[in-house]
Amino acid sequence: MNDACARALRERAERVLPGGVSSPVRAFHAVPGVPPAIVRGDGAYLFDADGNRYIDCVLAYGPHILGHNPPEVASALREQLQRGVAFGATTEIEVELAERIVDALPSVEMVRFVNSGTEAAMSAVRLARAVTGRDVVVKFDGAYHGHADALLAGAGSGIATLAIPGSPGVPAAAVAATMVLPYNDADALRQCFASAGDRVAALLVEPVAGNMGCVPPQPGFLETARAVTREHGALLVFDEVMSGFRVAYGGAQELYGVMPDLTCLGKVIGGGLPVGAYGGAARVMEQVAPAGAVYQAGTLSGNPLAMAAGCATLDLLRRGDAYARLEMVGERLAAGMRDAAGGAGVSVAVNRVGSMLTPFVDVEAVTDFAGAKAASAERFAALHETWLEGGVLWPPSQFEAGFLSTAHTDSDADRIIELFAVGLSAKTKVRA
Ligand code: KE4
Repeated sequence: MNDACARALRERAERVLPGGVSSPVRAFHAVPGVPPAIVRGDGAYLFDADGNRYIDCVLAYGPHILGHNPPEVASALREQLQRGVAFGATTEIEVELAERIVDALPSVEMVRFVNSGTEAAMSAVRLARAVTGRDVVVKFDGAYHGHADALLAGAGSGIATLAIPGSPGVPAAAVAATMVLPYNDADALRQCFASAGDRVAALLVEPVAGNMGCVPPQPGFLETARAVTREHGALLVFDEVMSGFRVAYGGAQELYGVMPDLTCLGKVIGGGLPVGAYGGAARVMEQVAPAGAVYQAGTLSGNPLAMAAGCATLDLLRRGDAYARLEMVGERLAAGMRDAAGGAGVSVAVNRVGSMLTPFVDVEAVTDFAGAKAASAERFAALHETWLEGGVLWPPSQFEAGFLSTAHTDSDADRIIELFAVGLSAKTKVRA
């Protein structure tokens, strides 16, 4: 496939952007080939400067649940653009989006907008620490809650251990109060809270893990998280930046019937524009400045363009049969992958919740980060390359979830499956 423009753009970008990207995963370091030079998105498809079309399963890492550039979202943006893009003041459209979120999520009575999921998670942690007067934050190995120091914490050895810095530049002190547990391990969770529960400010969890690839919660896991946090007076924080409005209109908390104390949101609620949010019961959220003393701020928080795109997106999700469509096309794709793996005699664990899914090759099942890491990285790389050359853009990492949108058709799913079957027996051809 022609990638001359992609190569030229990468070379030019690498001179002025670290790694040639504005976010690491986009650099294709875990897969062969060159990141396409995308110029346009339309529905389920992306088009690059080399004249290639891709069925897009990245969807900007989650926001585009309706596909690229849905007409109603584009017109909402054009209307807002006429009025202006930022005022440093509360606008009606900002209140409109907050009202929609409050109506959608039973556990949320008030919400604060920020500009990213990172800001949402770091602010939720600060609020939980203020409300409880405690410092310890518990998270799960393989979960990602943005790049705030305290949350860039890798798992120390063993279970329920203090974390180790997940990046150079993160001082040990920054993660000294962060504990990391194995995801889906209810016993480890109970052990941790039995020994340290009264020191825990917040238990942060992706109710559907999406940053180790898609890993659904095991039965009882979220219920255990709810029980141990309630028992020990810690706040349960659902990081629904990815799962919010993705796995159900009311998010994973609606899907699994477990209500957190705080919820982090992002991606879908901005329709592709920069956004994040955190919310919860009024008695907790009213601790946030200026209503309360917990400081958090943002120049462009509640940006009217993002709010307009978010409202238009949520209205389309709420009114139509979006989630039925997403479930059908998601199940078609997952079932097709399983059939192809069976036909090829290859073990593949296909994890799916609604329209987020991940195939893990050469393993039977994946329920945590260790399981995800046991899958074959080489086979994933070969699969990604086959997809790319065949016109499917899948996230360039085993540890990212693939996404579908309401714009993806059955024939798109069938094309992804057809290439999946070929990719299972492929070897990587090029190293970029
Ligand atoms: P942002 O700061 O990237 O807006 O959100 C951070 C974040 C928080 N919580 C969850 C559950 C998330 O998935 C994310 C961001 N997700 C990644 C994809 N795995 C964003 C893609 C990227 O980093 O480029």
